[in-house]
Amino acid sequence: MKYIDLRSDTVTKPTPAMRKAMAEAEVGDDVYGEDPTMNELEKLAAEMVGKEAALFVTSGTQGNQVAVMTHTRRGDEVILESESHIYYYEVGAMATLSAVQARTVPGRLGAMDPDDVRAAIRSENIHFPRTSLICLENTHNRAGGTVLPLDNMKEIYEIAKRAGLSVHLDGARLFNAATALGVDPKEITKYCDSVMFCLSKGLCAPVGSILAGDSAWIKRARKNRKMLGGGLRQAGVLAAAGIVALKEMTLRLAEDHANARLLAEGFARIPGLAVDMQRVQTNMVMVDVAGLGVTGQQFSDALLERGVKANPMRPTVLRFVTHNDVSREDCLKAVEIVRDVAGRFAHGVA
Ligand code: TLP
Repeated sequence: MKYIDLRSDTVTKPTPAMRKAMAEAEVGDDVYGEDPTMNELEKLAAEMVGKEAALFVTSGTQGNQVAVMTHTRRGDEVILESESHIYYYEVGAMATLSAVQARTVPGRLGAMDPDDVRAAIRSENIHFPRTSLICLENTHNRAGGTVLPLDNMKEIYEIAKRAGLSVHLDGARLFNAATALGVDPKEITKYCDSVMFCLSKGLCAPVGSILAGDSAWIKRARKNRKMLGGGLRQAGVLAAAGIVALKEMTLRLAEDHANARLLAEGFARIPGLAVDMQRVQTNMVMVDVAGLGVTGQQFSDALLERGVKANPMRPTVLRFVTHNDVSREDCLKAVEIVRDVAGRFAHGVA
């Protein structure tokens, strides 16, 4: 069976242009700084997000965790949104690797209220940990791929600067945010000291993410990456795909957003399903199947049998993610399959 795979944009395969660039890439030992293709990627990436320097990391998780490690000292406290990826999905790494603790602040559509952030910053007191870092996530995954408004980021960044704190942006899907806002990514990254973004999600590279910041900070991050086993050797084969990702694949994300809207509008018309349309801002759609009296897992299992893959994200909510490897036709077909499966559950015949 040919599946329509809407589990995540992480499932994308490298494009033919990437395969060619990878095969032809000039390489060297990147730990010695001698991989010309990697040097080119890191320079291009830094320029695109308006930072002095950039570092290739093996994954988004590694990039975020190197960032936390480089911004903090043991025993510090980090402020993050309660459902942020760094807190929710990174295997407790910030506690394990950096020995810091999380102070979570609930968000609205992924955005923390600046007043709540201000209130969460610790004052000087012998009992308190030191707050050293605020993490933001744009687009916000568990909120449904929502975009943080620029004025929200700006306000939190200014609060951080006044308090002497750093701001790290988990921009795994930074280019989706920039596309949705219709701005250059630099308009987003000017409100953070460091940013991580993924080459391997909607941008289709097979492996890798970028961490960017100022030069002295990236030098320290490079050493932390080495400590975590992320110093790579002839990594130019991966960087070559990353260059294609940045030059070509950042330009087509509006197509994924249009397909997500198509899915959302289709799902919203199906009895028993609920779609919160204000969350449909980029390439994700969250669908609540509670109205059918089933769990997200049961619905996901039934879809799989019919050739559609989607992940349950909450007990009754499934996430559908559009990307380069699903077409508009695939999305139209997925809506029909979802309609059929929902109808079967509604009539108790699934
Ligand atoms: N997200 C994955 C899963 O881990 C949930 C997905 O399928 O969406 N930040 C954000 C906002 C992310 O969504 C992800 C991946 C990461 C960081 C981590 O990236 P990787 O998977 O490269 O470590």
